[in-house]
Amino acid sequence: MRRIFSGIQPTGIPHLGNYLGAVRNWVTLQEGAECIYCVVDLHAITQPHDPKALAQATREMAAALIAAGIDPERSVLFHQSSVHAHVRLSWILECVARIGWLNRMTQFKDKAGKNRENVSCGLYTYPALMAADILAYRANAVPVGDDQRQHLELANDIAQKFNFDFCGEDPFFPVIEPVIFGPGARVMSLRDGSKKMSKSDTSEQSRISMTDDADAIALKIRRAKTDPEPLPSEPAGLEGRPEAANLVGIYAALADTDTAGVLRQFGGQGFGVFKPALSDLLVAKLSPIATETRRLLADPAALDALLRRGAEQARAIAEPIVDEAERLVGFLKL
Ligand code: AQP
Repeated sequence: MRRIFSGIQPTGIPHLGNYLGAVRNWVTLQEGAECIYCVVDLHAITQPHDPKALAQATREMAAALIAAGIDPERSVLFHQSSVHAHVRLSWILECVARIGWLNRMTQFKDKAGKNRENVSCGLYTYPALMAADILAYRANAVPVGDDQRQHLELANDIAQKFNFDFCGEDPFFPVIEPVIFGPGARVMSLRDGSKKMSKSDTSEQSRISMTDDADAIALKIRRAKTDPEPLPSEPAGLEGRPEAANLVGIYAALADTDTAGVLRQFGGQGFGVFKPALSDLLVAKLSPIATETRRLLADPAALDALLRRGAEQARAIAEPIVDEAERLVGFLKL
C-alpha cells in the first residue's frame, strides 16, 4: 500500500495555492492510501515569527485542513514539534546531505534573497528536515505543489546516499514519488503573474485566503492584474499573458476541467465577464471551508485532542523507523 506523507507550514492563513496545489489532493488521496499529514511548525521557525502567535496558527492550520476534508479518523493529522523523531532523523540526514546539494536549492535562494549571510541556518538546512519528515515514516509518495519538486529530488538523493552508506544490499529508505497534478500545481500571485501565490507576500491582495468571505474574494478578483485583451479560444493564445493564464488555470482547477475547457466556455469574452464568474466559483468552493474552519476553532480543546491523538499515531510509526536508522548509523542503543 502507498504511504503518503505531506506537510504545510503554519506561517499564516492557507491560501488558494496551498489548497489547489496540495491540500485538495491530500483529501482525494485519502481514498485507498495510508495518509499522514503534518502541520510543520518546526519549518515555520526557519524565518522570523511571532512566538505568541505560532501555537494558534498551528491550530488554525489544523482546523483549515479538517474543514477542507482531511478526516482525522482516516488520516494521521498532527503537528511536527510533537513528534521528536523528525528532529532526530533530520540531524542524521544533515550529515548525509552535501553542502553542494543544498547550495542548489532555489527556494533558499528566493527566500534568502540578498540577505543570505543573515538568514537562519535552519532556512538553509530546511530540505534535510523535509527529507526527515517523509523518511521518518518511510513514505513513498508525497503530494505537493510544483514549487517543492526540487526539494523532493533532494530528499531522494539523501535517501539513496543513506542507503548506499549504511545499508549494503538492503535499502532502508524507499524511493519517494512526487505527486504533483492538475492546473492548480502552481498558482501565481494575483498582483504579479511571475511570482507564486504565497502566505508571506506582504500584499493581502496577492492571494485568496481560504477564510476570505464573498466580498473579499470578489474585490481581490476584481483588482487582480490582467491585460486589456479578451480571453483567447485556444490555450496557445495565453502565451505571454501570465496573469490571464493564472486566472484561467484557477478556474480550470476549481471546475475540474482544463485550460482548453475553460477557453471553450469563455474564449472571446473580456475579463468583465470572466472575473465575476471566477469569483462566484471561488465563493461556492471556499465558503463552506471557511465556515467549517470557524466552527472547529470555536472548540480549541476538541481540536487539541485530535492533534494529540494524531501525534500518538505518528510517534507509533516514526519512532521504530528512526530507532532503526540510528542503529544503521552505528549509535549505541541501550
Ligand atoms: N502558489 C502555490 N501554488 C501551488 N501550490 C503551492 N503550495 C504553496 N504555494 C503554492 C504548496 O502548498 C504546500 C504547503 O506549502 P507550505 O506552506 O509548507 O510552504 P510554501 O510552499 O513555502 O508555501 P507559501 O504559501 O509560499 O508559504 P510561505 O509564504 O510561508 O513560505 C506545499 O505542497 C506547496 O508546494
